Amino acid sequence: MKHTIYQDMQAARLAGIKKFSILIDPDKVTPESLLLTIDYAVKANTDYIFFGGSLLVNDAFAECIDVIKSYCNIPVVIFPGSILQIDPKADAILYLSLLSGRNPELLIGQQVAAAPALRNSGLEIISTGYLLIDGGNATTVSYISNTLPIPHDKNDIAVCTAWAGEMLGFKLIYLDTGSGAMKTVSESMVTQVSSNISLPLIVGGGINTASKAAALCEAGADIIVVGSSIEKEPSLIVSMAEAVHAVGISRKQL
Ligand code: 1GP
Repeated sequence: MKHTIYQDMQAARLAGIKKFSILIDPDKVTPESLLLTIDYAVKANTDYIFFGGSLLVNDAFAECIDVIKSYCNIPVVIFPGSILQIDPKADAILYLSLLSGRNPELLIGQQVAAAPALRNSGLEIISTGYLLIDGGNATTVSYISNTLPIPHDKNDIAVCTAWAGEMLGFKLIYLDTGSGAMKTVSESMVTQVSSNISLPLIVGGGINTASKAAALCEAGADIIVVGSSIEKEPSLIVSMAEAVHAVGISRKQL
């Protein structure tokens, strides 16, 4: 089994280096916007391309991965909304369990159904404890997952859930208010979760400015994921990546 991408994430956390990932949802891109996004992602030294969505309305999943892989070398990490979202042409997959919810299908059911295809896929499998945090509005992920998010100000619940994830053997913790959320995860929640676990911490949902991305890194996020705002304005990729990478550099100089 491959571990390259995860090793890179772990090493970065240990070294205080911050990583920037864009999220590409195959339902939300056109051929033109996909190429423009890839172009900005390359210029910005984007670390990862997370790829997937809560729904698959169009039949563009495999084709988008082909396009991304033929235009750049940025690792493609599937961020799956369902077991239909597996493609061996990607580099890795976040093997997600929705730890904040109490829906058995998303805690273990889908994972069992996906296991045989994943075993044979050749993908790097990165088990990820996924925590959905209330971001002020109902997002597709909260509706589709049929779960209650962790309340925005309940840092203690987030910490205990992340601890459980770490002790159960997950390799990453992902704090997410969901795509297009009104609010990001709070900086105080990020700080508390990050300082209480030793796993790389991904933070996403509602991040729409470079300063918010940087502030979440300062708070303890290791990897920032941005989708909706760069769908609207792909050039934001450059300023956001720069802001995220600068946090790691300034910390090293301290
Ligand atoms: C959602 O974390 C991702 O799962 C990204 O969220 O689309 O709001 O940037 P946005």
